[in-house]
Amino acid sequence: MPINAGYEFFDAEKKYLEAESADDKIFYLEQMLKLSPKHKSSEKFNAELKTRLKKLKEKQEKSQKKSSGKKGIRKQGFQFVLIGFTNSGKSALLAKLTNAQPKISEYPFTTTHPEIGTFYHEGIKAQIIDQPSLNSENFDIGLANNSDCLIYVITSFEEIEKIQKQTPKAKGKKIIVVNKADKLNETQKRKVRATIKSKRIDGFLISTLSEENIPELKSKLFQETGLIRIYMKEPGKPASPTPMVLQPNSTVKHVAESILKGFSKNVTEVKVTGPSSKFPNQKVGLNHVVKDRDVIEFHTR
Ligand SMILES: Nc1nc2c(ncn2[C@@H]2O[C@H](COP(=O)(O)OP(=O)(O)OP(=O)(O)O)[C@@H](O)[C@H]2O)c(=O)[nH]1
Ligand SMILES: [Mg+2]
Repeated sequence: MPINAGYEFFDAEKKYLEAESADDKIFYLEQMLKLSPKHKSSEKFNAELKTRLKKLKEKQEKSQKKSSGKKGIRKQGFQFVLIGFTNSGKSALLAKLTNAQPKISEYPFTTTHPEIGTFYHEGIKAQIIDQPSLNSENFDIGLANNSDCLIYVITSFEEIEKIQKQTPKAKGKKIIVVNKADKLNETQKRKVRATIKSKRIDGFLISTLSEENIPELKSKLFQETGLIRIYMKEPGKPASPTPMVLQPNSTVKHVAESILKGFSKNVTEVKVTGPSSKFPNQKVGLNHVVKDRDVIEFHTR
């Protein structure tokens, strides 16, 4: 363990040690590498981290090759599920938003089993699942019903009602993406955008090919997760650039305890600057509810 590493390093290390999936392990190991001090005495340590990362990535590649085609999905954190009719571009969208490499083709019913991808965005992550299309024998209604948010991938507005009719028990939120914008001319695009606005459809016109509105969709997905990014600050130093990620409605105590179990007992003063504070450096108690992008400074005994 390197000397002079900050809170964030230890937070990433803790999450790395607790991580169950290879994806998560790789994600936190990369964060550890970013956050570990770059001075002479930690060179050996950093080299070890890099070797570990390389091995993990190789192992993951091998297991991805072996496991593609197998069933069984464990819900991890916030889960989005892609839904739509064949050829609407679900798999192409999964490939755009995550590290997954699903089969994409112009033939109908290309996807024959659910495919998982991990969506990383500005320090947070969520699961995105690509499903075989509706009307395919492998379509899994359970996945649609249990997701936190369904992403309808459509190419015409009539599909919305059809999807709703086929998924009456889906409780999660719904986002609608009208795909293949690149096939439309400006007049057609304007019409689609006008319909989205007038029908108050929660979504966008996108294209996985030209990447139109893909960045906007990523921000929207991040907002839907409700996850909160907190930036730690040590007294007298600038805030850390890497956030700590917490569940919606977390308090200062949750932040303290996720740094180190029992840490909140040592806290003598907390200062918050950001969306949850009335003014910069507001002193708050452990029960203060934090908001996304807060900067928090702990004083300890
Ligand atoms: N022009 C255009 N083609 C697209 C776009 N997105 C996907 N496609 C094409 O549409 C076809 C179907 O894409 P897939 O991603 O396989 O569609 P899917 O919804 O996963 O289809 P199934 O697995 O059969 O349910 C492929 O030929 C893609 O290259 C897009 O934004 N623009
Ligand atoms: Mg597919």
